[in-house]
Amino acid sequence: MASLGIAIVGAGMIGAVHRRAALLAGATLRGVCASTPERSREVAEAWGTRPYASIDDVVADPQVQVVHVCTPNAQHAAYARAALRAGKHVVCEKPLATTVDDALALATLARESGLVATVPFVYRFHPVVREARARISAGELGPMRLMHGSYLQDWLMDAQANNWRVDPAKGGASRVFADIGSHWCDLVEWVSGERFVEVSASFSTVVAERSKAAAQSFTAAQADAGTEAVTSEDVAAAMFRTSRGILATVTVSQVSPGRKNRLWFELDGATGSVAFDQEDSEKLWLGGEHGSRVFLRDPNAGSAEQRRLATLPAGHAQGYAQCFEAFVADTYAAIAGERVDGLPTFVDGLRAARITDRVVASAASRQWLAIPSPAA
Ligand code: 4PW
Repeated sequence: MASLGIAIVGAGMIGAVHRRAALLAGATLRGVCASTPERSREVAEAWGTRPYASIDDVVADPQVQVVHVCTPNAQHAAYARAALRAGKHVVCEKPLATTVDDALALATLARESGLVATVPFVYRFHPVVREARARISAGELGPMRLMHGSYLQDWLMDAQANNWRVDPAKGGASRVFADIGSHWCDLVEWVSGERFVEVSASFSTVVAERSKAAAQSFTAAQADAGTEAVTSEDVAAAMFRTSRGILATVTVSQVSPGRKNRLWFELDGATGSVAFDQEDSEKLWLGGEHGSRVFLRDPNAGSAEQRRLATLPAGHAQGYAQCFEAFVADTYAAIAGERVDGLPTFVDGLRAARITDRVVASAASRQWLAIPSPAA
């Protein structure tokens, strides 16, 4: 197949991750569009590609077949929509949109267009996560009884730390839950095959004021810019009930010292359990009443999908980067017409938007709320 032409919109940390994965998957980077035309020129020079002045220029480029949307959350919907309308395949960062209506419109547009439209719920691509899913769907754990876990980070623990995600105008009504709690829900629903149908959630903002300077960029002029009140949540706790009546709990935080990217889940069935830790992602704990053991990622062991994604020999650690690379490679394989298992699409982005919307509403109302589950 000829190399796919791609454009990257948004050139922060995650834009660079997309670029690397796209190049490794054989794509040709046609250009980059950053937050301002000046920044686009700067990044384009560093990346050896052309700068775009705006999203309109990106979608007008006939050499671009895939647009990667890596901007702050509030721009996702408009940019993904523009790309789909121009006939481009789209990889859009999560959250797909900051409202359910926008996410629904995008999922509908993607379906009607026949284009490939994916959302990087990349933790699905850890080989041992695939192993957990295969074992559960083969009935190895027996009926599910309890699901629990957390997703903890610490990069916003200090009042000096700030970011566009903290500002609801740029990040949306939820911060920590939309940003990382959404990953946990996607992963646990996908691995377990369970479906959350109601939620009771609570939010907490533990750093009341943050430095304004850090919310923008570190320049001398902004160094004494003062502080601003924080309204988005630093911490979220949520309890879910699934359609089969199973209870699930998750704790989400960006203020937990020492936890960098610690997504952890344990799924307890009637006869066995599995547990996974994203910071120790070569291992899957298999719990049993009369003995527990650890399954190690291995290209020569376990389920077919585990073997497919275990691209390095055992003992040669794989992690986050390989997940991202596998996600992008599978997106491009889908564009080439291949059937790939477990590719997270705009339908999954819509699902995350629906869950987040109800989590926010439950936290505000202090009530259990139903999570609607219609097909996109
Ligand atoms: O999607 C998530 C992000 O927004 C991530 O996987 C990790 O946490 C890395 O950045 C944030």
